[in-house]
Amino acid sequence: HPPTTKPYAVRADAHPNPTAKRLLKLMDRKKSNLCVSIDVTKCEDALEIVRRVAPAVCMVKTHIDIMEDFTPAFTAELARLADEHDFLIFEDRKFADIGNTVALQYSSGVHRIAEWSHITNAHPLPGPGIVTGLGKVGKPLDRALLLLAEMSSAGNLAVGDYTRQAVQMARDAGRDWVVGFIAMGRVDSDGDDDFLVLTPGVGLVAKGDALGQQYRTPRQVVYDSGCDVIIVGRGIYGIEGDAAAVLAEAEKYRAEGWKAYEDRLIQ
Ligand code: 5FU
Repeated sequence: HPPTTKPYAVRADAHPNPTAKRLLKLMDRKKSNLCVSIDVTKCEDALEIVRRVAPAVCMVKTHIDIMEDFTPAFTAELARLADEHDFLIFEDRKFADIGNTVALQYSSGVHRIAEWSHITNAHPLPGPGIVTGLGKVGKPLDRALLLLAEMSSAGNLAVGDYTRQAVQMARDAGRDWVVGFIAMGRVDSDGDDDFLVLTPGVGLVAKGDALGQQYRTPRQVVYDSGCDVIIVGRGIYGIEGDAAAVLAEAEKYRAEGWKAYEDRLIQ
């Protein structure tokens, strides 16, 4: 039985990682497989978007290094909102260095990512040391790691053998730490392990941007490709209109993503 045919709540019960378990449970509770990607550079603008979309999301994704006026008060408020509105925080850091360095980048510096981010991600490019290095910091905090097995951008090199070896690296590390992938489809379908697949490059209207981004619809991603979480950025916060329109747009994506999930369960 591939994970795509099982309800999120059932998958939660069997998951060895506390953060993945929490995510799957709250997805079921909020009927949401939507992660909103907040790519704006002012803390107050970011928080305003988060406050708007909070009821509709299972997760909020950050790029903390783009914030121009970062202070620890920003991540503290983000963490407070996550508790209040029942969502997780995913720092899309895409670590890509040797184990010793990524452990420092994850724990230290200005941003102290491990302190507030429930989930982060890494490129498998440097080899398994990156997974072990991040695990030294994240495992004791019950955090979760994703590996980038594929990307959404045109011409990216994460294909074929690279993708297969990313999946193998996750299997070797164990699902108690590496809980899944950034990928465009069910890259784990050659096994019966239940990884989470989180997928960026999702839009209902635009087909792409001027810099190589490629969009598919929530239905293509969740129903056709069997992914678990849709990641949407500009499709939601980039629309014209007032703040209420942002929640309406998020709600549209939530509904589409959830319908696609329910439909695939009864295939
Ligand atoms: F790993 C990836 C990827 O392959 N494609 C992506 O687009 C990550 N992303 C991120 O998802 C990217 O850094 C943005 O933060 C977000 C997509 O934003 P958009 O506005 O929906 O295009």
